[in-house]
Amino acid sequence: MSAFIGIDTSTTSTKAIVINEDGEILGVSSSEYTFETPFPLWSEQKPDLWWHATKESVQDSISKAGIQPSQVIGIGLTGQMHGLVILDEKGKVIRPSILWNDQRTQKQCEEIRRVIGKPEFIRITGNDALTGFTAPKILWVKEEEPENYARIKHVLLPKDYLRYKLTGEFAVDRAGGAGTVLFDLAQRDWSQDVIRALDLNLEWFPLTFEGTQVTGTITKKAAEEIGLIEGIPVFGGGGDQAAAAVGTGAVEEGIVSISLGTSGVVFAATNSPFIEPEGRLHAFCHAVPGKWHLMGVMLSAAGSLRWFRDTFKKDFSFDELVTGARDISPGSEGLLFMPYLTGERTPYPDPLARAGFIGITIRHTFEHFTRAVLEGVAFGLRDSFELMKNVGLKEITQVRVTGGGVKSSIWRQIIADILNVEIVTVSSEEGAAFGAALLAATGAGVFNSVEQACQSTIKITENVAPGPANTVYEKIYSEYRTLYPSLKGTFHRISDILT
Ligand code: XUL
Repeated sequence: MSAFIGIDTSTTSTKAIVINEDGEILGVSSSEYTFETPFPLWSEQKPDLWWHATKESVQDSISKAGIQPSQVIGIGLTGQMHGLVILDEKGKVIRPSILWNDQRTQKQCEEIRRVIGKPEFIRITGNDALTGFTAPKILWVKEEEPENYARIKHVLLPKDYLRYKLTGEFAVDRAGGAGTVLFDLAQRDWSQDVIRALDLNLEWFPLTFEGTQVTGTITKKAAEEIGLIEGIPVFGGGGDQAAAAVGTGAVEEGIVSISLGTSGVVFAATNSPFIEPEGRLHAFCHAVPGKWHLMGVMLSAAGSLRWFRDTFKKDFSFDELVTGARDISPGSEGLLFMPYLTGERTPYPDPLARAGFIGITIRHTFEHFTRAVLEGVAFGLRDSFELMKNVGLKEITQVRVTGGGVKSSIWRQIIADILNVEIVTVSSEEGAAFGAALLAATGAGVFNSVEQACQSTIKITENVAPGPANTVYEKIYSEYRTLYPSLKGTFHRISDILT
């Protein structure tokens, strides 16, 4: 029996998952770490942590799987996107990685828009310049740490630093590459125009690969350190969102995945590069060769429910909390919740957006508030759907939901009713690491394509059809959409008053 390993270098841990040729999970292990916030808005991590955690989790996952290292014939990589890793001419890390959730680069984002022009930048890269992305981070190093900038010889992403440690090769998968916003999205490769316009050095950027291509093989040194065999191929893999979409089977146009974790991600696979002209949706390459995807990111999805529970009913389980909302009628008798507890990304890229309950009357009970939170988050997800339809994604045939939030059947029904589409749950729960392992297995020839790998290994476990509540939700959604535009000025002015 042959086995494949998927490795996910996330912000809080590195997870390794071992699967067999049928896609069955044999062993999973993760090793945790933290990130540093030395100054407000900063978020950094030392790349060494990832390598150390990879060694631990790979060894442990192999021993849990009960296999011999010689049975592992391919590795797929995934991980947090957008983080900047810079190396000098000897391949040494120059400074800690600046992560995806770092917010220090507002000035550099404005510079990029000014130098290239926002519409042109979006036309080429598919995206607006946002603080989370990689390109503005490089400009920040140039302006604030010129001595570090002068030493740069290689620019990598977190997962690709691990690739370098495993194989000695400098390479990036195209899903991750597009997240640097230095890519020509349609060409699926570095944009020489953007890199030149920003006065960066083209030579720093590694070769790019599709998710199923071999990017290098495990070196003797890495094999000894990690407990694997020298020469095992390491496949492209993908950024965590694209790999997670492979892990849930969102690999064909018309299939959308929603991940309802702290944040809420709406991910649509596309056969061509769709672009939202204002850059309100992210548009990146998919980890599926020759495909792309659109993505909407809500910052507080299940995070809103957690905040609500922790703040008002700490001793309640999520089940108890949500069950109370079952008997409240759709629309919560006019109580609406705006879910912008931590600002927002899609559809309003505004760190100063704020949450709110609107329409409270004396009749409203705690249970109404709970239901309003569930509905408000679903309306937020619907916003991403609407943007996707506006840019030309004609038909959404199926929505695959994953993440802690969808364990609640009431919330699943509310989402189906508000999106007015059938939603399904799937058998795979290991997300991005599983997707990376499937990409490796496909690259090794076990499956003919990523689509076939998903069809063979991921099963639908439950379907929820939209119900009659959709009629009232359609009307309330039209009102929900007016809330942020009406209140935006207030949020900004209050922030000015208090800072
Ligand atoms: C994607 C994104 C996050 C990070 C961290 O655009 O910012 O998903 O990849 O996981």
